[in-house]
Amino acid sequence: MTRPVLWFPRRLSDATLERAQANYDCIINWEDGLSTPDEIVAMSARVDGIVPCHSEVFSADVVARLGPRLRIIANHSVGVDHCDLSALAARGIAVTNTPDVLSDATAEIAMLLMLGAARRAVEGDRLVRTGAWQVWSPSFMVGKQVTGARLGIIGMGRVGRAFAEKARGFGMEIHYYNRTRLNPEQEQGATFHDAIESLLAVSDFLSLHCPATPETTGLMNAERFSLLPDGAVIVNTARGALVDEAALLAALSSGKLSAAGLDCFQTEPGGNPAFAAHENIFMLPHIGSATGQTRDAMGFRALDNLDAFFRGDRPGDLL
Ligand code: 8YV
Repeated sequence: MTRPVLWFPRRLSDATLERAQANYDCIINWEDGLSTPDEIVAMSARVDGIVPCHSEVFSADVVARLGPRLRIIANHSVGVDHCDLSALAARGIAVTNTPDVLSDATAEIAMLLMLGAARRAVEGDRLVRTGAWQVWSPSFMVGKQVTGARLGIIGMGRVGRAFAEKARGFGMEIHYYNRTRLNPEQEQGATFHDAIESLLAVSDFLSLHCPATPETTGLMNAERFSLLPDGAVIVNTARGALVDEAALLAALSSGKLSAAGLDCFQTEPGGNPAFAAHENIFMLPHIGSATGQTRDAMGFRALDNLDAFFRGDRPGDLL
């Protein structure tokens, strides 16, 4: 029996690629560079499945030009905002993602960003590293404490709940906004808000965990920043599109926000060069799920979905 042919446009973990090659004919981009839309289209004519990351964009234009052989896009990501789902559905191409397995790793990065932003990690590191640390006083580098503070979470899905669980360990009071209220077992005592505006009013710390969709693009704009308590800290490990970056800079410059912790940016890779001058922005280059264990789990989850699909079963993470 001929084996399905898969294209890996990025170099996934060794364990993932080893398992993939045992069961499929694989075309692997060992160099790991980005593919242009034309390259994605050209490759789609040669394969039955593609295993992309969020870095490969399947816009309506790309989808319209995909080859007839392609049957499934098995994403190595939980977010699927890089895929035009309705265009893919219209073409009859199956799409899967990798939920659950990256929730803890992403929540850990959210915690790192929250603490680093609150306790001025960028500034402190720079002072020690450059030899500019000349004084110490009780009023030196005073930050914001998370213990006992109110944490607002927008999007109480798997990652939001994993972050809430970790934040509870820090003694934070959890509030959340979600499209639907969670059941008490999932809520774990968190306070539900049926409007983002009421959540913002009580969010000493605010963390974004919702997907990027046309509805959530620019969710955090100037008006919404103004509703936060003075000196609030915002954390974004979800998608850059959720934040109006000019409004964020204005809120940081005015002191409305005391700090931000960002793993996601409107422009990736690269980020926003205007952020560099602000030491109260603690930044990481979209590495929320970048642990060895999680990368393997994401790759295996994508392969589980492919195995089910090519067996003729419904993949567990079919969208
Ligand atoms: C991944 C992510 O690293 O899964 C997602 O949606 O944003 C990241 O954690 C990336 O998408 C890998 O493809």
